[in-house]
Amino acid sequence: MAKKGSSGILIIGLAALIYLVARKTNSVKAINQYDLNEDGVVDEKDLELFKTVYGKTVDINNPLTVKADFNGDGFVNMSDFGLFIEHYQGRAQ
Ligand SMILES: [Ca+2]
Ligand SMILES: [Ca+2]
Repeated sequence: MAKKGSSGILIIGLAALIYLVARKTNSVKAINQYDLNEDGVVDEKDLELFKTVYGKTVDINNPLTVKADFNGDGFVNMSDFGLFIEHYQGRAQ
């Protein structure tokens, strides 16, 4: 009886671990969207790029405006900046 109980806990623990790993994988994917210069980190270089297109309308001839429109509403504005800051990693990474 006691053994049955502990194996149940083990399965829950394993499920939690798989969930955490899956979550981590998802967040890595999400970060890539904000990595404007695609160097693997969302930092001040991406912020500099973001600033060059801030306030602009998305233009297919200017791929950076397409990338920086994170919420896809056709404009690079404060809403996109808010999303960018949420994913900003800075120099720590
Ligand atoms: Ca970057
Ligand atoms: Ca936008």
